[in-house]
Amino acid sequence: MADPGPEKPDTGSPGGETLLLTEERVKPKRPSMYRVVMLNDDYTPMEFVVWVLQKVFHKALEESTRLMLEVHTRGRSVVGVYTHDVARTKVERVHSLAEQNQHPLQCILEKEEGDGGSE
Ligand code: TYC
Repeated sequence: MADPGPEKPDTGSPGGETLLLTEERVKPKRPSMYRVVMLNDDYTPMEFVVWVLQKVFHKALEESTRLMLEVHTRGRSVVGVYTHDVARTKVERVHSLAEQNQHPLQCILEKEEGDGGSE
């Protein structure tokens, strides 16, 4: 008679594996979202703002022009909504490009309300 070898340890379930699923694992929370708001000023050239909107926010020329004019006439406009890391990186890129080109262009982050909760 052949030796069946060492016995496998009993893991307590028929497949030999124990699977634990908790509510947290199957229902991850949505991350909080942040608006990037572009602010108007009297000095930054319009073409520069349009260029930044294309380069940093990947907007087409028409949409960039529309957003720039909205900021110019209303004082501010939401140019994108992202997770915190992405939004912060975009704000940094705008400020860095503005500084390199000696323009006072500013944009800010605003947290979306009623967001990032369970469902
Ligand atoms: N107001 C600026 C001008 O007249 C243009 C401008 C538009 C500046 C949008 C900033 O976020 C801005 N040259």
